[in-house]
Amino acid sequence: MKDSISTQFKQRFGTDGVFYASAGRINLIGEHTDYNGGFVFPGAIDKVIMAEIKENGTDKVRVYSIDIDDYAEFGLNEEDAPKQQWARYIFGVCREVIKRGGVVKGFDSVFAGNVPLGAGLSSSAALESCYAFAINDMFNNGNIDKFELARIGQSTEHNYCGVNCGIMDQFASVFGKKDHLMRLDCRSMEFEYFPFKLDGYRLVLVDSKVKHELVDSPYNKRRQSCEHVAKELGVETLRDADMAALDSVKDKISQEDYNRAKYVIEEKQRVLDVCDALQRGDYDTVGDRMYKTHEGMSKLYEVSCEELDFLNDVARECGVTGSRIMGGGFGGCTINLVKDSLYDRFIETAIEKFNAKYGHEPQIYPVIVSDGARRVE
Ligand code: GAF
Repeated sequence: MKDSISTQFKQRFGTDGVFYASAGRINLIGEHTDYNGGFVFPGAIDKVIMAEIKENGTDKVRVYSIDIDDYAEFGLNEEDAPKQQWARYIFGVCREVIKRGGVVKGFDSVFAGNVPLGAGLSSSAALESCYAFAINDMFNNGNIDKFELARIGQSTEHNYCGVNCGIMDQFASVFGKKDHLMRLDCRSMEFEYFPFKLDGYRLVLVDSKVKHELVDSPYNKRRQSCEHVAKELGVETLRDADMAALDSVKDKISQEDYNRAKYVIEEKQRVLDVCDALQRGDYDTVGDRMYKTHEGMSKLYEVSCEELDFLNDVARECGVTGSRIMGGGFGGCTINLVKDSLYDRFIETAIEKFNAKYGHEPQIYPVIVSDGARRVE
């Protein structure tokens, strides 16, 4: 990837720049808890967006995307976002840095990536944090702290891409560390690295290839439901709610909102259970909570789809320890905790059964937990 970026950069801009990369993410458990002030448990993976960048002495940003084979150009004093969605991420990051009083100078850039798009692995957060990290390193002497870099990516989603997301994806991309997951408290932003070495088990993603698009999706509506229930309960977020409180307002809210909030309240606890269980090496409990999350996301939060429910059933039938839909939902991958001894059989079965039912094979990604945003030498 680095070589093809370098070749393109030289061809287009006649010089060499500095390389940066940032990663996609997995999340072992804790979905839709981030914007509810709850806990998440993500890690960065070995699928990255990589960019070569060089200051160009103008007030313009000129970028070429190898994968999309498309070029965009925008001025740093312009308020109007470029028309291409992929370029809006970079434009948004520049604007958000400037809004915070940071420095952005005109630059040329070429980027490419291997984070599958629309698979729930957060390619957009990888792109945002790659450029936020690079701009911080090149123009701000690294003075913008890492939490702010994550918030710059999140604000880009809110203000330029129409997704009212939480902080998990950008946090994971920025703070990711090889062989570690991170338990983040999304209310206080305190976090802890957990060494992640599975003993006798593997994590693997099975991609249904059902494409999800969070822009204009019911994702924002889920968030509104949660905020509505929190307001009814008189609390800031559902982090401060429990089932007794929720039951006390049952008559005042819709069944749908009740279900959404019930899922979030239960999921909050599941993250804590999984972190404890992982430290004890109790993989059965980890797996049990993963299945419960899937059920909650499918029946209460209603962000699954037929293909992902099917993959979850196949995992259960095969005796996989834990399996669930991962990320925002509406398509993408399941994440599966599988015993070494069962791994090959599970993968074969999942491919065969899925293909027989839907006429195409799912994509398989073994998970390797890796570093997040960085300069590449
Ligand atoms: C998407 C969002 F971007 C995250 O903030 C998070 O809410 C996730 O869905 C669900 O856990 O990836």
